[in-house]
Amino acid sequence: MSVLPALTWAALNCTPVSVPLAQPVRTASGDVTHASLALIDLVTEQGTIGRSYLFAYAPWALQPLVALVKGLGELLAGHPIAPAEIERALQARLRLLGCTGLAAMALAGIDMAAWDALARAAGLPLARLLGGRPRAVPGYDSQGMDGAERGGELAQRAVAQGFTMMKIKIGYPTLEEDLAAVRHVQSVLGRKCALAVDYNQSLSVPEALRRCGALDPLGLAWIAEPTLADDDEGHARIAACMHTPLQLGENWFGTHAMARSLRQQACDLVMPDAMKIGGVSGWLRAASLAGAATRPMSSHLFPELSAHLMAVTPTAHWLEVLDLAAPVLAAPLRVEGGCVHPADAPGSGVDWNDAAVERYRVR
Ligand code: SMN
Ligand code: MG
Repeated sequence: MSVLPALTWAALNCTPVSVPLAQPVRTASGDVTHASLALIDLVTEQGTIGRSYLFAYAPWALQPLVALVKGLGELLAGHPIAPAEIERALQARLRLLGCTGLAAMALAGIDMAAWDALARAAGLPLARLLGGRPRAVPGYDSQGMDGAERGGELAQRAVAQGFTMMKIKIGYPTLEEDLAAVRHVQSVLGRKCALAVDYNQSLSVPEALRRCGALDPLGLAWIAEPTLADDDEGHARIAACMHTPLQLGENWFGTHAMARSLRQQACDLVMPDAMKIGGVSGWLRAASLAGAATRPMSSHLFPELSAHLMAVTPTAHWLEVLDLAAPVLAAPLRVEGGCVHPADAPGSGVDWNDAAVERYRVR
């Protein structure tokens, strides 16, 4: 008796929603005030519906992303729900356009939904379908560029919630402001909770060398993306000048970009984004690369799906707790004692709160 019934692609729906964030995510490269999400429902002829969502980063990118998801989906009517085959077919269709940017994100969303459909049809949590076991994953409280005082308040809350790691964004106009925010937040966190920082690509290489050099003695868990994400040579120079681990990955489009960064020794730690790296299929390849390079691998956004993926990541490190989709999900992410617990139900933990979807739908 087959555990995994054969599924066939019937239709795909993609719904744009714009969810106002309780507090904007301020970064040195711009603020995110709304979660511009593309919600994907992959309907199979057998009745199973695979679900996933994509984050468009900006409201003006949402409709183009939805159009790409729908356009790629129209190519797959009647196809078997076999993620490897779907990925191969879509990458071939994207050869001339280029499988990067919004097109790569659209492909990833279809991949995520296809894997979700398989897991649901098999009656298994995604982590089990992939050969792992759903388990608690250490999560870190991911915050923005909120200034020293507000950062301290958020640090107090993170400790009270049981987190043992927190991240703040920096890249203020002056190094002194960066240092003030880091030192104050560390003073509140104390020895119970580590601190990482994220520059969101905001510094030139010379300025990054200066600022990371000043931060290096503070014992940070990592410094993420000090300069432009695709400047592997620049990041390699910065990494070589400090003991603090350099973290990269959220902007790798596919595992070729990850492999290039690793070849250049551009980072000590890796944190692929489940969407940009290529969905579940892309994540699995990235996890193998990270294992072969003995790089600890953390997640970026997409906490519901990442909780399953980290269960099958050999060098699993930290799961980022920054849940942009929570208002439109039927079940909130389960975070207890600073750990994230994947949903033990069939699939990847993504079901919609239909009333909220209607409320936040972009017309
Ligand atoms: C980030 C970027 C954009 C939106 C939210 C968060 C950030 C991260 O770079 O690392 O989470
Ligand atoms: Mg980041």
